[in-house]
Amino acid sequence: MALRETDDAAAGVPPDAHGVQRILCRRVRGPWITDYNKETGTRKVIGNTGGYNGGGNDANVHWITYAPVYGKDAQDLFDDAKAHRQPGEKPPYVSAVLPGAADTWKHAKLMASGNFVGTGHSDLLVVCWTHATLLTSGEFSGNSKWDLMVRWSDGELDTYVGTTTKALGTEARILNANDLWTHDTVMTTGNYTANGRTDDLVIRWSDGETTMYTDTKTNRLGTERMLVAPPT
Ligand SMILES: [Ca+2]
Ligand SMILES: [Ca+2]
Repeated sequence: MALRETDDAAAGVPPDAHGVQRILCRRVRGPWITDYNKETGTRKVIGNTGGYNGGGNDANVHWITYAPVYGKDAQDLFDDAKAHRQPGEKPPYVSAVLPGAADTWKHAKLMASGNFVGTGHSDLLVVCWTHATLLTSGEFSGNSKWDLMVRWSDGELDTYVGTTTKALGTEARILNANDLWTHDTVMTTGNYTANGRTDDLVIRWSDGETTMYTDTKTNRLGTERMLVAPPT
C-alpha cells in the first residue's frame, strides 16, 4: 500500500491508486482515511490517533500520542483497507449487558472503577451502603494495588486499602466525622502529579470551590491546592 505524508493535516494529500490516504498530522500519524473525494473533500475515517495539535495534553508536548483502543470489528476494517478489500457485512452491534436484574441495579447508589483484579483493566465497583455519600478509587498506599475511598454521610473519610473482588481492604481513617466534609459534592481521583500515581484527590465543594489534594495517602490528605476559587 502506497502511503503519503504531509506536514500539514489541513492541506491533505491525494489518495494513492487504491483510494487510501494517510495524513501526517504534524508529528502525529493519523488519521487513517479512505475513499477520499477530491471534488467534495469528503472521506471515511477508518482509524485515528491524537496528540500534538490534535488532542495532546495542555502542555502540547509533541512526544505524547493518544490512540483509542478498537475491537475486532475495527481491526477487520483495517485489514480490509490494507488488503484493498471491500468490507463485508457485519451483524448488528450488540451492547454488553451487566450481570444482575434491573431490580437489583435500582439499589446501586454509587459507582467507581479501578483495577481491583490486577489485570490492568478497570473493574466496576457498585455500592449500596446507605450512609456512603461519595465514592472513588485510587492507589493511595503505594503498592500498585487499587484502594477504595468512601466519604460517609457524617463527613468521615476512609480508605479501604487493598480492596479486591473478594473483599474490602483494610480500613484506614483519613478524617473523623466532621461538618466541613459533609459539604463536598463531588469526589474523584486522578494521576496529576509527577509521582505517576492515581492518588490526587479532587473535591468539588457545595459552593463551587474545587480543590485538589495531591499525593494523598491512605490515612492523610495530600497537599491542598485550589483549582477553582469559590464565587466572591
Ligand atoms: Ca494500594
Ligand atoms: Ca499523584
